[in-house]
Amino acid sequence: MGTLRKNNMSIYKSIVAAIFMVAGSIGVASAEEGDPVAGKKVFKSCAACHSVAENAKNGVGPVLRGVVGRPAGSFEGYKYGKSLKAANADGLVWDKEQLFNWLNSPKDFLRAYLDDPKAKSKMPFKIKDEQKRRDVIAYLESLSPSQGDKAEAPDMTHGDTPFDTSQMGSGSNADETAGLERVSQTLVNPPLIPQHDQIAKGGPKVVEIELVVEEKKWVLDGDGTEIVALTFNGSIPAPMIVAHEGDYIELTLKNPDSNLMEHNIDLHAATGALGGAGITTIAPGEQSVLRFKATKAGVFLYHCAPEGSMTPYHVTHGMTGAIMILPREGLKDDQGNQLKYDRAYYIGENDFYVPRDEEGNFKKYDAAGEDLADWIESMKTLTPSHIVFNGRVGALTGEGAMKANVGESVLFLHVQGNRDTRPHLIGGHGDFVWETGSFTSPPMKDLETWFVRGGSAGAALYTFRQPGVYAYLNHNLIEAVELGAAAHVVVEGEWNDDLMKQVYIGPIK
Ligand code: HEC
Ligand SMILES: [Cu+2]
Repeated sequence: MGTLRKNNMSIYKSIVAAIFMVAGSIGVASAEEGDPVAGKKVFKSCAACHSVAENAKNGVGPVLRGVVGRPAGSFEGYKYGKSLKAANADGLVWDKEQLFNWLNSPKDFLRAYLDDPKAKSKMPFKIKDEQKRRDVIAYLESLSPSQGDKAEAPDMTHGDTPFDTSQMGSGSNADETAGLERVSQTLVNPPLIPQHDQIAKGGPKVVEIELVVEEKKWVLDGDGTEIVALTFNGSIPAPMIVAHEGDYIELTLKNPDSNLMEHNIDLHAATGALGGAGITTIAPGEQSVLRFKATKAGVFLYHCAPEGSMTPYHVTHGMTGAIMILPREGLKDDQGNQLKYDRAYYIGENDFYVPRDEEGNFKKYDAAGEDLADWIESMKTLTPSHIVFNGRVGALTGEGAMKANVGESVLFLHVQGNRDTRPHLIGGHGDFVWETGSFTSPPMKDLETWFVRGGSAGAALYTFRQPGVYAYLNHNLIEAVELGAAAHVVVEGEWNDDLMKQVYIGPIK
């Protein structure tokens, strides 16, 4: 098969050569040579994942200094994907032409080279423009090879941590969940949460969940500011999952072939393997199934956590959600009395860092990952362009407003994957607040504003006593009013004069 492959490659090469000869005769032959100076600029879009510094260390992708003329998949210490390793074993050495084709589409390049329609690349990036490809290759060629630096440890952020699955009992035949009832949970769009029992019925169950990653265009505000969002199940925030302490969650994560990037899931409710991120990373076209036991009661963040800069990148593109693990006997106050809710609403707060052009206008991109270099620069300013509830400015106002009636108890679940926030219900309170999200700690009582730490979720229970339109917002009022972190709750019922009355309004008497 190896020789067949090489024959294919040489036929391919002669076709490419023929095309260039034709192109040459119409006068664009000079375009075949890249310009290293222009290529240095192009490399900015690679730099989010690759380094070319002297003694560079691997990032999301391998060090590229000296890549021209180097065997493919060979830079020391980098964990290459299976297909690139196969190409290495087959003797692939990067020359300019192969890099040219690789950059057009790493996946298609590997499929053609390995003659394997299932081959995959971990590199979620491509350049369509031929001149840019030639330029960046010329730039890479102009750099002398790197020695690497084995002394330097990799960043210890989520996905960079080498996760050793050899310690896992995945080979064991014992099924911890044998004999348990299995239920499949139907996920719903936020701000609603799945149907569930507040007090568990029967023994622990296996709760089956399916999340499908969707990379899609997403409008953030009324001005049409658009990003290519990364989502679980197409919503921002990702759907709420609900189970009880002691249940097992069996989560199927799918990354359809139409996506461009790798994804995974880190659930703060789970124990081990980076919250699941260590054993769920999947390329487009793959799925992974994670099962974990819900041992802690509370409401928790879950999010995508690929590698290095990709973690904040995915999180700030919408990949955050929440999972509520209720105590089996339901919620209790600080005295141990039962607490119940008539409704629950789920507010996901997200900060976005949409890059701007020279004129200060928001830039638009066509495909997932295309904004990577710009976005990383923009997010490093720690200055969000948008801070919104449920994915866009105004998602939970007007038609989207939350509803309740006087006398009803409403549980507000609030998640923020990245930044601190301070929910406040204008004209109401938090009667019972599990600020840190933990249901095993007693709730605080009668709060005006509560604090939800970035990287967590919190819960607040309030019984409405007056009708009206309430604003539920992040009480950094600049973030609420100027950037979007505000919602409405429309409450119907009888006004209570005893609680509040307009005694007089008019000219000064
Ligand atoms: C979003 C991250 C990302 C971006 C952006 C990116 N790459 Fe990559 N690149 C990777 C990953 C991950 C791999 C490893 C692929 C594998 O193992 O399948 C890789 C591998 C490569 C390889 C193979 C290296 C080797 O040692 O075999 C080359 C060449 C390469 N990238 C060039 C580029 C260039 C040039 C750019 C910019 C035009 C770029 N990449 C942009 C993530 C990225
Ligand atoms: Cu992701």
